[in-house]
Amino acid sequence: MSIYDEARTLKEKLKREQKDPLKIALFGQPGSGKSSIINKLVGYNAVETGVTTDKTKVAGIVHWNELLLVDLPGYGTTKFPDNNFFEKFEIDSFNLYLCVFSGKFHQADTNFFRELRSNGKVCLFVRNKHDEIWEDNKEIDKLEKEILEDTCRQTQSREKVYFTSCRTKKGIKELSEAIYRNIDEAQKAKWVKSAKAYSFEFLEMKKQACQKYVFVASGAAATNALNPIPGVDIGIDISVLVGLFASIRKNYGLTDEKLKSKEYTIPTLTPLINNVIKYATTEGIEILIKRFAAREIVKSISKYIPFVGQAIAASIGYAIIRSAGMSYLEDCHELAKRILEEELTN
Ligand SMILES: Nc1nc2c(ncn2[C@@H]2O[C@H](COP(=O)(O)OP(=O)(O)O)[C@@H](O)[C@H]2O)c(=O)[nH]1
Ligand SMILES: [Mg+2]
Repeated sequence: MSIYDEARTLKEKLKREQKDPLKIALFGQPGSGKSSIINKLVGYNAVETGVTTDKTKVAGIVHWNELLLVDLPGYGTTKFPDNNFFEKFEIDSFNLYLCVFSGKFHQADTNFFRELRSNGKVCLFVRNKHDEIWEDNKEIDKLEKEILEDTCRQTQSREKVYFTSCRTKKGIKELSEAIYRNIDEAQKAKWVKSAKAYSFEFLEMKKQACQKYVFVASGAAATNALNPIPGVDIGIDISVLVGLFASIRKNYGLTDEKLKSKEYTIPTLTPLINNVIKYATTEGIEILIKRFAAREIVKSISKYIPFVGQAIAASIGYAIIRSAGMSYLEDCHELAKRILEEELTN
């Protein structure tokens, strides 16, 4: 396979992956906190909360990075589950289900869970609004145990219950880790890239996953002479790099909105924020490429590699692009780490 064919294959692979997201469905009584949990998992206010979707009968759908989260509508109403519910939502196409409850466990939840179970689906139980669990003269451990026992009795199955609070963020990190554990190997990278990091370990996993993407995209971008960079003797498909940098930024949740708010709360982050914004543009990418090209060309000359022939030029191009991509990834990672540090101490 020529380097051009290889680049084309890589480009198609990237497109396919982005089109085929990890799909998670949340079901449970209206008001139990499905929309709020979705927002916590993606790390920004993607869906409106406090509105019962059963009125509109339209699913709240969040498409974020390589993730599709659905707040199933009409749940717990007389119309639910209607006969063609499973077909309408292509129930088989979801990778994971979360049953979210906050008050008493509901018969409708049990029915839906059984249906899922008989279809061989994996479902996690999430008891949200942990901050509201309280009873006079009863320890929280005991109350949690009662909820767990009640869930197992209703579902007639030995289940684990994840306790969360969207108010205090209790259990959100653990829920995110549980989602990771309960999806296929092929889907894990999608979760790691897309979900908000609540720990430094998760952030580190995000970096590993993004790094793979840098390598693949660098190969796809190193296709000679599509956009010759002035002063650099290599050709680069800049559009691939613009896409790559935008994805890295988004994977780390570093949206304009987020960066603006951080600029005010942590002024020392401003130089890092400026880098993340500046280098994501075509002009910024050109600056980075030129910087790494200078180093790479010096290195290859000192190794007596003749700078001739397309294959060699393309492989040098690949090294240059990869270094530029990695440097952008480092900037995003460092910024995300500093922001997480601040979030964890507050
Ligand atoms: N106290 C408390 N309130 C919550 C929590 N999660 C969500 N809520 C509130 O419960 C209401 C319903 O939440 P929402 O996410 O819209 O529920 P949905 O109908 O299941 O999507 C909203 O007013 C939320 O602010 C929580 O963990 N603790
Ligand atoms: Mg909702």
